Parts: sequence; structure tokens; C-alpha cells
Amino acid sequence: MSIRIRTLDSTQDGFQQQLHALLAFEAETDDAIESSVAAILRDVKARGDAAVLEYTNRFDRVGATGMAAFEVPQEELQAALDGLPQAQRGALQTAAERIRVFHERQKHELNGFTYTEPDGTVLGQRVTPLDRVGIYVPGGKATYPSSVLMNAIPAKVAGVKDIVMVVPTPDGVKNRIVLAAAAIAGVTRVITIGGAQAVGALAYGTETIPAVDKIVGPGNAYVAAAKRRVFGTVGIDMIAGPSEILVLCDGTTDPDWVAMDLFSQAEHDELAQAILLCPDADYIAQVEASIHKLLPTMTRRETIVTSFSDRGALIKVRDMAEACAIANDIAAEHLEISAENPRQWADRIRHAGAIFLGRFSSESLGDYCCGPNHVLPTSRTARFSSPLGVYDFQKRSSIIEVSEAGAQTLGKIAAEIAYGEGLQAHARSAELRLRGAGIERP
Ligand code: HSO
Ligand code: ZN
Repeated sequence: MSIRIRTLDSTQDGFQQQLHALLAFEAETDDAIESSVAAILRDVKARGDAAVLEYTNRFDRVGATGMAAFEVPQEELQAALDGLPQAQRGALQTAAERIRVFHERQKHELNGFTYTEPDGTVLGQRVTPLDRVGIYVPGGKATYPSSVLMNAIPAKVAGVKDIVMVVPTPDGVKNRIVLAAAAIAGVTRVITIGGAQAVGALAYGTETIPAVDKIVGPGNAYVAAAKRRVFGTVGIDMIAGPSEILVLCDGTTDPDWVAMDLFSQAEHDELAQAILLCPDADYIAQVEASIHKLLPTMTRRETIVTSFSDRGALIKVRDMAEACAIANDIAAEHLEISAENPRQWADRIRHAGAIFLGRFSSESLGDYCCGPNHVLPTSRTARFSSPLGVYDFQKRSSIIEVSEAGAQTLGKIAAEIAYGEGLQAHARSAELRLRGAGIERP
């Protein structure tokens, strides 16, 4: 299988259309998946554990006789952690600590506020953590212990008391690094179920699984469809698309480094996207040579070949300023500014899930252990959404404590508007608090 390297030039006619065709990604909504997910959710809602047990036995081929078989005891999590090779355990623990330190900072900026008006009325916003969240961890090929840390730690930092993790174990095979990560992150319960039935169980609750307030974490098309359907009953984080990397390079970074950074996202899956923007045609040719040189050494080269050939590109731009403008249009999940003076360009970037500055900031470091979250907006949603964070596990309540003096001013305003809306009880409720008469109404 040979790789197809797409090279584009921003000065050529039709560049915009070519770029947008490349970026276009619609999560497929398949009617067959939709209707089977709807049926599973209905069944879990009606029959609880019995339905979850049946679907899990069928889809994961496990043959359990009761739900207790799916619960992973805390001792097993600890044992999984203790059993890891020391270097791996140390790396996970260091990553977890760095992720926690970063997310602690978010918490301090999110403590709510109150202020008092001259007449004594107090207004404010109180921030409280969600009571209980569910973390979906995919089984199969995309089982990432790092994602367990990235989802569970901000929930923990936010003060969520109960974190229920579900992870399918097809054929009953558990991933011990995932269990170890759950132990490090302080997950409350781990249940080895997955698919739409696990999403249903978390959303509606069953005899053995408590209903949660929000479900986060990636999953396959069935999980995504189920999350969309239960939204409203519970909160959800986002529907994650394929991973993306956009490298903006001024031609001063070792081309092997840039080629490998492109591979690092291209290897995630066949739909991943890796794009380079560079003003230097000679440098682009060097990156192309690096791609050909390095590809045979990659264990996941088949995935890289497919994703890069289908959705990758090396794009020659006029200059770095134009590269920044195109980067804002692409609104990539990950943006690397691999340049001599990265801050100068970073100031121009408005849309990107995470911005990596300078040639030493490879995106892979951010995936594991820099500290910022690796759950990021994909498919151009960085235009309007943010990395997963402590704020996703908190909610706000407004605080309103009106003084007697405040009720005099506010009561007249409220009554005026309420009569305008034809809502008399609203108006009278405000007016009863007025000293003296309210507004005269016919
Ligand atoms: N780059 C992925 C996260 C990840 N990478 C996990 C390695 N493991 C999110 O886009
Ligand atoms: Zn990654």
C-alpha cells in the first residue's frame, strides 16, 4: 500500500474548495444504528439490569449470570496498578499528577461570585460540582489509559463525589493499564459493560447501576448515537470526531520531527487528519522525503497510509500570516506552531483546541503528560467549544437576595414588564412587596 501525499498551494484557483472538501466530516448517522440504539435504550429503561446483562452477554460474549460479575472491585484496580512495570506505573502517576495540577488552576478561576448593590440586594453565582458522572471508556482498539486520566481527573478536581466508569471487555478481557489508570484517578466504581446498553444504564439507572448526571468519554457509532439520545435526561460532553493535527511550520524545524508529528495523529485511525501549512516549498519537499523515509518504520503504517492519503495534505502558503488565517478557518483540534518565534504567530490564532508553541512542543506530549486536557473539540468545533475541563463537571446556580429597599425599585420594573406579558400573578407577586400601591391597572 503506497501513501498518497496531497500537496496543495494556497495561491492556486479552487484552493478554498479543495481545503473545505478535505475538512468536511459529518459523523454518519446510520438509520440501522439509530433504530437498534433506540430499541436497546428503551429496553434498558424498562427492564434495567436484566436487559444490560442480556446485551452484554450477547455483544461482549461473556456469559455472566448476574450484574455482580461486571463490577471490578477496588482491590483489583489497586492490584492492576501494583502489577504494572515500575516505569509504566511511574509514568502514569507523574502524568496524573501533572494533569491534576493543571486542572486545579482551572478550579480557582471558577469559584463563583457575589456582589451587593447599594440598597443591600445581594446577587451572585454559586458553583457546585455535579453529584455523579459516568465515564465511558471504549474497549477494543481505542482503549486509552491516558483518556481515563483526562476524563476522571478534572471531575475529581471539580469535586464530583461519585465517578462511575464503564468499559466493555469483549470476551471478558480486561485492560490492566486502564484499570491502573482508574485506580490512580480515584474512580469510584468500574463496571465492565459497554455499548448503548451501558449508556442507557448510566442515564436511567438500573437496580445495580446508579443513574448519573452526565456521561463523558468517547465511543463508537452506537455509543455516540446513544449519548445523543439520552442528552436531556443527562448531560453529555461532546460527540468526538476523528483526531486532527495541523502543523504550521516556518521551515526551521527538523523535517523528520514534523513528519513524525503528522504521523502521531494519522496513526489514531483511518479517518484522522494531519495537515502541514508552510511557506517554503523546498521545506515541504523535505517533509515529503521524511514521510517516505519514516513510513516503513511505523508499526501502524497501514492506518497512517489510509488516513494521510484520504485526508492529509502538505500545503504551501504565501507566508506565515496567511498560514495563521487558514489555521483559523480550519479550527483544528491540535495546532502546532513549529517556528522560530511561535508566540508572534500564536497571537493571531483564535480557533484551535490546543495550541503547541515551538518545536519542542510535540502534540504527543500534550496527549499524555503536559497537564492540559487531551479531550478537545474536533471537526472545526473549536470555533465554539473548549477542551474538557473542571468547568464541564460543575454547574452554576444564580443567587438572588433582594433587600426590602431593592424590592421597591425592582418590583415596579418587574410589574411593568409582567403586565406587558399579560402575566398578572407575576405582576401582583412583585407589587405585594411594594410599600404603598402598585401600578394602577384597569
Ligand atoms: N490525540 C488523542 C488522544 C490520545 N492520544 C490518547 C494518544 N492517546 C486525542 O485527539
Ligand atoms: Zn493522540
